[in-house]
Amino acid sequence: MGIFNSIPTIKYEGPKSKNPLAFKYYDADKIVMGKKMSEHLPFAMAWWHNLCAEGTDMFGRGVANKSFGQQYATMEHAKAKVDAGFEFMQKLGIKYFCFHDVDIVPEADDIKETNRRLDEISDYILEKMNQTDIKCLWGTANMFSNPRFCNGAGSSNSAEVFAFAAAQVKKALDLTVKLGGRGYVFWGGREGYETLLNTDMKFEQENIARLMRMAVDYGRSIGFTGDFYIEPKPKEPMKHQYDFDAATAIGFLKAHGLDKDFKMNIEANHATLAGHTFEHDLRVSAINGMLGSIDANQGDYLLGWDTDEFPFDVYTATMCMYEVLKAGGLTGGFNFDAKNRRPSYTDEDMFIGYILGMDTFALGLIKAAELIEDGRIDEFVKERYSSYYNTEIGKKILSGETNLQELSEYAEKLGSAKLPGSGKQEMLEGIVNSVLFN
Ligand code: XLS
Ligand code: CA
Ligand code: CA
Repeated sequence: MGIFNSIPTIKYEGPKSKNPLAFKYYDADKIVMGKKMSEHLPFAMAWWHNLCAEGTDMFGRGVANKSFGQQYATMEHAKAKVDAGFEFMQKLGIKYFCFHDVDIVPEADDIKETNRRLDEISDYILEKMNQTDIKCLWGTANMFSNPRFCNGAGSSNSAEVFAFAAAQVKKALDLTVKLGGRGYVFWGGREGYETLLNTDMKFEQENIARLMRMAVDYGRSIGFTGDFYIEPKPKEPMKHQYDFDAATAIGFLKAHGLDKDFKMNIEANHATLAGHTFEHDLRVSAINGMLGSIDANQGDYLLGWDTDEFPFDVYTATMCMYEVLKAGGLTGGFNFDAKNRRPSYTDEDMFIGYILGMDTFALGLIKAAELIEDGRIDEFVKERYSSYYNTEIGKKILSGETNLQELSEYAEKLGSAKLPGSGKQEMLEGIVNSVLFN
């Protein structure tokens, strides 16, 4: 007896299928640019949204029942969530999961008891992992829900709170290593401020770096060889968060000598909240050699907060996969940090949300590969900068063999410069459309 007895194993039926419980584009074994779709797209289930969140919002209680037949806040319930999660992943062919410490057990008042529960549940998860081919993508510590973190965790004004944050990071690292996780995430949900009037920004940022350094030292000492990730987000829950976007987080890591151990976990909805496109933050990460993992979701253009929707926007997924393919793939994976809309509260909706997300990224992968194989965009970009490669002055600029004096003489000799060549944005956008809708 399973938990989702009315839901079959989800199969690929192709684009013509009208079956809501089938993949239309995600065909795990299909070869795209020399690799199986399932290898391009290591999908992960987010424990928190899928197995914990019931659709609570600021104005109302939960509507989805996630008790899985047990009483909430018990270890029986925690185990039922494991059972539900593994059945869910197996039915969808998802090979990875991501978790926060407090997603997998009810948090106790005393951290010693929480840690004991975490040991018990991770034994149970490990058993399930050994019976299946499901693995852990990344683990993390929830350092934003408990009231003690109201002023932040690493950035808290209280040394006692800092110690509790450190204790949770230590335990979450122990769990991540025990479960063989590929990565460990720091999402700085409350690492920021509400007002500068009470905030020593320099001190807080240095303390966050101290906590991260301790995490790297401890992680490496217990055999964690994966990547640490910062997951940037500009705001929410705090008014301003220090890991504003990829560029800010990368600058922070470099300033504190943490850039060798960390990469980025880029979430689509966080990039758009920072006023960027998803692909912008992916590109910033990639050109710095720090594109690690992706939280695959999308926001809503009409809402200014983190809506964590299942991605259906094929255009954006295509641009994402274009960046990923160009970067040579991810060392991490695609975690659906996404939840059903509150009125979609049935078990079937949980599956349909993942089917939508997986199909959207499969389609994005197919279309991004077509764009690359088409070659016109690459060719245009190459040509656009060609004056640096095929003129004497361009070559000298690149090789550092010239200076302001010489360039100024060069300019004066010419008197006026030719226009730099059309950017052809509309033509390029048309190419994307013709590849998307051919
Ligand atoms: C919240 C974040 C969070 C991280 C993990 O906005 O997306 O869920 O992914 O702590
Ligand atoms: Ca989010
Ligand atoms: Ca996230």
